[in-house]
Amino acid sequence: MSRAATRFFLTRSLLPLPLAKWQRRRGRPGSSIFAAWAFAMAASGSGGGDSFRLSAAPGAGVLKLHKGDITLWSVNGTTDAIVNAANERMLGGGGVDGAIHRAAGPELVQACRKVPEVKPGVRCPTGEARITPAFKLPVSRVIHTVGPIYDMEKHPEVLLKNAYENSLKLAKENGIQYIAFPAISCGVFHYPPKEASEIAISTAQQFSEDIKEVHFVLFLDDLYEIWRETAQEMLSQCDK
Ligand code: AR6
Repeated sequence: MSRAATRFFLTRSLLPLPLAKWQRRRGRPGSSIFAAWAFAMAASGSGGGDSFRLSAAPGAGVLKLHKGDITLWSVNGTTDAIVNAANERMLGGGGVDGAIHRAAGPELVQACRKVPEVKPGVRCPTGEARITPAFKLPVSRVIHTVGPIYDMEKHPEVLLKNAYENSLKLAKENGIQYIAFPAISCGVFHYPPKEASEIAISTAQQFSEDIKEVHFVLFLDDLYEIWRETAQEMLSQCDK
């Protein structure tokens, strides 16, 4: 099992409350008790997921799929980042954006306020990405991107691809080796998940030589199954 697979990964519903509080206050992952427990959970299947090579080239990066809450994901707290499905103002919102801001603490919105506006009320135009520290989250950085509202755009597929591509470029420029995405635009922005999964995975493939592991953390079971089906269709030949 890879190092990343031994890391903590659970939905909150599987996590007893006192341990969740302890885990959230502990700062960075790394205690031996924590590592042992995380390993046991991952090995038992509770924290597992599906894993695929992103290309057939030797040393190519890996794609990993998980069910759960992205705010609990981490690899090492130094070269890892989670991606936020934000809005153009970058000052928080609902869905995964709200969860990330709650878990990171109020310093995150303060850091977001410092990101310069490119026009009034817009810090991150749709399809672009910005990076901040992660504060109380167990990863080193948060990459904020804005996916398209599916019904509002003429070419939502271009903007969704840009959101993934610009997040991965920013990760690469900042020495991030492990990155986790939610299903950008698949919540209140109503992007059809099958099409979104094809864009997400094909864009991750472009970075197979730049990023060690690209993770997708899917909150909903049906999205997890869609991402798994797409990964099997697009990547199973890479393992041969
Ligand atoms: N971990 C992983 N995935 C999650 C989590 C979580 N904790 N919580 C929700 N999801 P959405 P969008 C999933 O609506 O469609 C915000 O208000 C969720 O089930 O969060 O890009 C922003 O401020 C869904 O599959 O993002 C924007 O205004 C996926 O994350 C707007 O929503 C994305 O759902 C962005 O809309």
